[in-house]
Formats: sequence, C-alpha cells, structure tokens
Amino acid sequence: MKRISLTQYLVEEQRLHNSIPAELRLLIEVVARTCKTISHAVSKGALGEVLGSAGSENVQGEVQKKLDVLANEMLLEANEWGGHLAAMASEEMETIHPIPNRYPKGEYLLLFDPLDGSSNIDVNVSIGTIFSVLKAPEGMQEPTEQAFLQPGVKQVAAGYAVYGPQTVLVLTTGDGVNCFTLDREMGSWVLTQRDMKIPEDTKEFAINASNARHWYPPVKRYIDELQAGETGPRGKNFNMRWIASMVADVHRILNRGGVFMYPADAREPDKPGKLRLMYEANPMAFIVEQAGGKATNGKQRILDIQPAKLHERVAVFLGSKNEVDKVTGYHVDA
Ligand code: P6P
Repeated sequence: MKRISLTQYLVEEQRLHNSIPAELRLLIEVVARTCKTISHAVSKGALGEVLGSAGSENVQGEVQKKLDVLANEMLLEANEWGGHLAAMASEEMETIHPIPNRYPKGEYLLLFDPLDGSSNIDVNVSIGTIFSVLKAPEGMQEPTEQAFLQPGVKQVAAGYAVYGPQTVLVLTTGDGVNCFTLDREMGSWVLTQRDMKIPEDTKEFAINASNARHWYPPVKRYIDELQAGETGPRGKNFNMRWIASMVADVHRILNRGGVFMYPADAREPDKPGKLRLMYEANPMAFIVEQAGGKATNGKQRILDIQPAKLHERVAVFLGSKNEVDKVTGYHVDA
C-alpha cells in the first residue's frame, strides 16, 4: 500500500473536498506533532522520571499525574504561537487559556483531555489524548468560556491518540474517520486505516461492572439482557471489556464494534455521569457517528446537547448503532 502521510492526506482532502482550510490543517498537524512528543514521554515510563503524582489536583478534583501536567503543557506551548487559535481549554485547567498577546490570534478553539486514562499510566496500560476543534464565534473580540459552549455538532475536527503497543492517531474533519500509525523511525504519521466503520451489531460491551449495585433500572435491564447468554432474550453471549481508558475502549469499538457505557448512577444522584462533555464525549461522539455508530446520553444525541459549563459532565452510551438504539430505548421507555 502506498504510504500516505498525515500531511499528504490533509492536503489531498483540502484539494478534493475543500474541507480543511490551511489554518485547520496547521492546527491538526501541530496537535499530531505534539502527540508524538507525548508518546515519546509516555514510552519512557520510569526511565523518564515522569511517573507518579504531580502532588496537585485538577478542576475535577482528580489527583494529577506528572504526565497529565506535562502533556497539558506540551499542548499549550505547541499551539500558542502558530496564529491558528483564539484560545484553548483543557480538562487539566479550570479556566480557558487565551492566546498570549505577543502571538497572532486565529479563528479556532481547541479543547483537549491531554492524557486520558491517566490512572493507567503507572501500570503500563494504554492511555491517550483526546481533542476537539470548534470555530470561534464570528466577531469575537476577547475569548470567553461562553465562546466554547457550543453543541458538539459545531465541531470542525476531532481526534484521539492512543499510546499503546502502537501509537495511533484517529481523526475526523466531518468526512469519515481515518487512522494514522506513528512510524517511529521516520517520525511520521502514516495512513493505515481509511474510512473506518463501526459494525452495527456486536457481541462486546464496555462498562465498569464494579458499579453494578449503583446502576439505575434501564442500565440494569440492558446489562442483565446482555449477560443472559444463549438462552436469554438476545440468544447469544456478550463479552464484557473495560480498560478504564476511554481512548482504548473506543478504539477497540471503532475496530470491531461494541457499546461503551458510562451511565449516571446512584453514587452521585445530582451528577449525570463521570465523563466530560466538551473534551471527552463530544469528540468521541463526532468520531463514532462519522464511523456509522451512535452516541447518546441515554435520552438524546450527545452532539445536540447545549453545554452550560466548560467542565460539564454527561452520561455516555456510544458505539454500534443497533446496541446504542436499544439501551437508549430502555431509558426513553423508563
Ligand atoms: P472508572 C479515565 O479516568 C476516564 O476518564 C476514562 O478514560 C475512562 O473510560 C473512565 O474514566 C474510567 O472510569 O470509574 O472505571 O475508573
């Protein structure tokens, strides 16, 4: 197969579909280049003296790992000077990060979870970076949090990197989903899977079953059905997989189908779930829908949700179309 680099892919997409303006292409290439740097730091593990906690907490109240902080700083520094952004927002930062006055401003807003699944870092399980790109509102003078509060349908690009046995970058700009694998010798991203599609049916599901006693009835009903085996209502056995790293679970689903669930549950009745809408659920929902799957919060399409806060949480059901329809139906009927 002729090797196509990320740059060549982006240039050809612009030529064929006029869908990736130069500024957006620059943005994607800067993020992709930073993911290479993060991958290098992650792969050093204990040799890089980057494991363990940073001794601080993020806005979510989660203990920050040294690599969480490092990855966040890498993305901020790499994207500040290019002139393609108006501002950035991150899971690791309470407020938005405007582009410093010494640099030119652009028309895009970049949101990211710099190192998703970081509880897995110290035990060498796959982790990753998730990013989402919005356009700044027309005529915006000074970037505000309000400028970021756009529904997921407004995203112009989204992607994730998985730092696993291979380092891969999965990307959509609204014209399908493509996967690039990092060629470490050459230091380049090579197109390895074009136009990925999620199977509409599956025999795998992903949920943290240790929360089973806290699940609300629609989730209990659905999981009981999946676990009833060949003699149950589904007439087949389903396997459960849970890596506790969203990028790794979603990448498996993108490749062989499945349904990923992080529902609201009785542990925090006032919260809609653990995952964040703006830089976890929205980018993953955009990718999953572009690959023929579905993504809801149990009641509505995730990409239609109007955010009220930057770090807003949301319940997530995403993956194989027919399974997401089924579990969503149980919520709507409840
Ligand atoms: P739990 C990682 O912390 C994360 O945000 C997602 O990557 C992952 O799917 C989920 O939380 C894991 O949550 O409660 O199973 O540890």
